[in-house]
Amino acid sequence: MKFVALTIFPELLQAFWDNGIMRRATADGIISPEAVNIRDFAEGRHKVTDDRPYGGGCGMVMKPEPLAAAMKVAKASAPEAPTILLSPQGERFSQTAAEKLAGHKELILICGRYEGIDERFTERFVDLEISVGDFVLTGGELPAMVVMDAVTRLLPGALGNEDSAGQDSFENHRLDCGHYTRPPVYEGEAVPEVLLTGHHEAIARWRRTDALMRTLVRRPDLLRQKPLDKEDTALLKEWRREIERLLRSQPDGGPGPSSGGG
Ligand code: 4HQ
Repeated sequence: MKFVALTIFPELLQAFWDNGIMRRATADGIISPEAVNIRDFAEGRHKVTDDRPYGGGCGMVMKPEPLAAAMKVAKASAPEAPTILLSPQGERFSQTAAEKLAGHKELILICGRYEGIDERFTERFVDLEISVGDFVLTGGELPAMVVMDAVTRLLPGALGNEDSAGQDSFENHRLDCGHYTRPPVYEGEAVPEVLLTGHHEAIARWRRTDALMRTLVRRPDLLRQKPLDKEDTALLKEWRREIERLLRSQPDGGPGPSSGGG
């Protein structure tokens, strides 16, 4: 996967590419990252990339010409790439979006600064606008890193054998289960017993239950996105039986269905 990022802060992206999984994926030829410095394409002695907004108001707007010249270089380097602008006006980024982008062989990411970029550049050169969330950042570099990170870990060979991408949170519309490592007792809190038994089937069942219950409590919206499979339905019915048993054992028999148990 070739990543070409247009930015006025190439060092920000380089620091990201120079570390961890991104560094290894680059060394292994799985990704090929490249920054194009928009300032290199700005005119004049001061290499100005921004200007005041027409219509007045505060803040500055990125000029279209340096961006267009930088884009020409980016397109020469990645001719088949969709061009992606990181912006709060974009479509919300998700695991599904990451999976789609991972199917391309090249991506061009445009990182704006200031109040944003001239709309005429966007109309002419941008295929897709992506937002990483409903909050305002000072630039598109962090969102571009978010996108590249989520995409890279989906590429074959990018993760070590120990953490395969398929098992993680969201890939199955679930939050992840809890994770534990040594020591077995930390500040008086023990690791869930089953994880120490070496009983792989029981461990898998515990993890699946933990993931399901965490999702039910914290993000019930995720469970509604996709029908439950047989195993999860069975787990939830087991929990329902257990909850009903607990309620029935209360001194007053517990609130009945008609007395507003919600
Ligand atoms: N930006 N998701 C770049 C964002 C943002 C987001 C604000 C993008 C500033 C110039 N980008 N402009 N949220 O907050 O993608």
